[in-house]
Amino acid sequence: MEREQRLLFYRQMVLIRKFEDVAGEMYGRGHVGGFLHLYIGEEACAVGAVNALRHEDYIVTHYRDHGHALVKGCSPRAVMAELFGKATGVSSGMGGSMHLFCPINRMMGGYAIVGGGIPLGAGIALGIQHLGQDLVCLNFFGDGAVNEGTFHEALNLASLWKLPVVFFCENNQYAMGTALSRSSAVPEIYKRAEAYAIPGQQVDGMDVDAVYRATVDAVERARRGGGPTLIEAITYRFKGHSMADAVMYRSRQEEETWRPRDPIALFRDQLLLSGTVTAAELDAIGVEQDAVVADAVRYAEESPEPTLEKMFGDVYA
Ligand SMILES: Cc1ncc(C[n+]2csc(CCOP(=O)(O)OP(=O)(O)O)c2C)c(N)n1
Ligand SMILES: [Mg+2]
Repeated sequence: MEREQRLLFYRQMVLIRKFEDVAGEMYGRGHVGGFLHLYIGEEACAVGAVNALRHEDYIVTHYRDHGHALVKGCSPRAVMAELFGKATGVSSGMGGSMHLFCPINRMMGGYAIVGGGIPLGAGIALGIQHLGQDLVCLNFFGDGAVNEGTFHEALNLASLWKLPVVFFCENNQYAMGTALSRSSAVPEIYKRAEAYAIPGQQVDGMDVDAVYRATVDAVERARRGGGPTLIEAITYRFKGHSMADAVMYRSRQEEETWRPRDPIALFRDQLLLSGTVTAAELDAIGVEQDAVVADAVRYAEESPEPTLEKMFGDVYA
């Protein structure tokens, strides 16, 4: 990786971390309604994977979606405004945290139904194929989605029709309070690729470089007509499932074993070891991203609420 690209990856991971910390704080102060699912600990997945795409490529993701949206090009202002339910949000304040949607950046949601985005991503890839476009759809979902029927239906057809889609499972090892080992007969998710005759690969989801390399290969395969890949990134969410989770289903000891695997700290060490970047440069990025997030909060606070007309205009009855 070139120095500039490494710095970009670092900047984006730091942006997500700081954005999430502040979003959690804003939730606590009552500025954010509904649900809020933080992505802290999983930053290397969004940053490594989305950077393997071109800007015109598509992504579809689940409700833990702030990181994906930010890396895909949505502005921190418009994402924070969406959390605040403001008219200037990416979804005009109608969607909130779980339903970020930004077609200009080819960020096609943000879906709260577990496994709901998987067939949509395959469908986008079918559209790409029909239109003869040189594009790919990167489809994110959690480990909790892989026992849903949609996962199997989508992988089957995507393989059969060689659709330009990359299935990216963020295996943070829990679906709400249920450990993967308690819900899955085959907890090694990448092995399921074999059932659909597509490549399956497990990758360290705390290593941004490894995620990037695996996704570059899969995107390249999809783009040249080679069909889908299933990537399983092993990661860990450092916070609860949502803000309302007291995390009683895992031990503090287990959490402590994951702390040294913090993807940002690991990448920082890697950058410093490479000798191409100084600690002062990385610290400056932290300060810069604090300002970006503070600006996003100010923008969200000052933005107008959606009008009643807008709110009722989007209701189907
Ligand atoms: C079809 C469906 N079933 C159940 C739920 C309730 N639910 C919301 S999040 C979640 C856990 C999903 O876990 P995972 O897919 O691993 O994603 P993570 O939260 O770990 O990122 C569940 C069961 C839902 N939203 N949709
Ligand atoms: Mg999970």
